[in-house]
Amino acid sequence: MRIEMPKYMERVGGLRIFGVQKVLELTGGKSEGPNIGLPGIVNVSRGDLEDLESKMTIIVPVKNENPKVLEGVLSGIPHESFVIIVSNSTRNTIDHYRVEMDTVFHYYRLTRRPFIMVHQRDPVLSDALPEAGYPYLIGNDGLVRNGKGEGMVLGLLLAKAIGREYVGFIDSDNYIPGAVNEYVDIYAAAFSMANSPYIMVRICWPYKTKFVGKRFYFRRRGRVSEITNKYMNLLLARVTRFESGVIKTSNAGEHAMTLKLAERIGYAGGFSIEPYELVYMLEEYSGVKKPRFTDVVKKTLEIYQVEPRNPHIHEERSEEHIPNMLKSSLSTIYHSMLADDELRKRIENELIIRGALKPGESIPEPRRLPIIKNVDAVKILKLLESSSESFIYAE
Ligand SMILES: Nc1nc2c(ncn2[C@@H]2O[C@H](COP(=O)(O)OP(=O)(O)O)[C@@H](O)[C@H]2O)c(=O)[nH]1
Ligand SMILES: [Mg+2]
Repeated sequence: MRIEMPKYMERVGGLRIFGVQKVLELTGGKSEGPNIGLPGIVNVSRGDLEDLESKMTIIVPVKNENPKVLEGVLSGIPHESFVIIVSNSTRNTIDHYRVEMDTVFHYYRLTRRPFIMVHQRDPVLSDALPEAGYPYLIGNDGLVRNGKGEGMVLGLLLAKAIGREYVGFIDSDNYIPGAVNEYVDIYAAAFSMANSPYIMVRICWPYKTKFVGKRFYFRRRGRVSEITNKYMNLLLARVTRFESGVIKTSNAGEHAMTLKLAERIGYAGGFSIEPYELVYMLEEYSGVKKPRFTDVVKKTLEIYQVEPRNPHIHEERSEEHIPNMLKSSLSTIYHSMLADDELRKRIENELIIRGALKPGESIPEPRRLPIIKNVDAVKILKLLESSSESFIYAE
């Protein structure tokens, strides 16, 4: 994969936030030849990408997606990567989770690729999580809470138990397997160019692709992302005192980290998780306070943002999904210790204008989920293996 080196970088305390980089060629060819050493460009060989991908776990959150689309997503994930599917699909008269299990298991018979699959609301987790030292995902009904963030953190705990060096996320509603494949290559390419054990790479969709009339229409990013990025950059400016537009991936569902970093940041429930990761890193590692893990600041935490070539075509949600998502996203910035009254007021107004908040109504806090560093993740895996009905571990 041939890819631009970042042209721009914001250095904030222990963070290096790189400006968006573009993929130049999906397959960059052999490194030898006239192109070698072009300034500002790197070519990561197929072999290097594959090496990194064999050290990667890919977590796929699922909720009532079309099983054919899910199978397409799996087909795009490189064979060597270990897949963890965390599903919150409904199990009523029609047991959607059972359909997913059949689909994935049938696919496994044909491809023999290692995977884990679990239902987010599995009752075994009600005991397993507190016993392992992480009760925070459990809700009032005694089961793991509904929510994308909760599913992703559960996936991270299992990835920690598996112990591979890198961990990434891929949404299960992506219609283009080639895009999925490119995202994982991008994760690997960014890891190969980084200089720290603490790395995050976030996919920056250049467009949201829609079908309008008889044609595709490429709209510059999603509505929620544009707005969240604006306020995330203003939050960053509260630290640096210089406004910038460097952050372009506040809502990136597709992102990856070293496991070492994944263990050292906090998360949030529902759709707050992706922007909250950034908020957490700004609060913890930008130098405004003494971080809990000083090694991260010493070695620096690198955040890459990469623009892929494939269009992003995913499931269209209902219209009310948008204001809810916006509220979950902006609440992470609104309730940040870095936000001041002026920023809070602007966020409130934005939410009111967008119909996501009534005047006078308060903005709920994101459901914060603590770091997973000291959790006995292997215990969770063992308890699931021994007594769960929804759990599959195929090696
Ligand atoms: N495990 C799990 N996955 C979820 C949940 N809610 C949504 N997802 C999945 O998360 C991904 C992103 O959700 P989506 O509604 O498409 O949000 P958007 O793409 O950010 O607008 C999809 O793959 C969903 O199937 C949940 O409660 N639990
Ligand atoms: Mg989606």
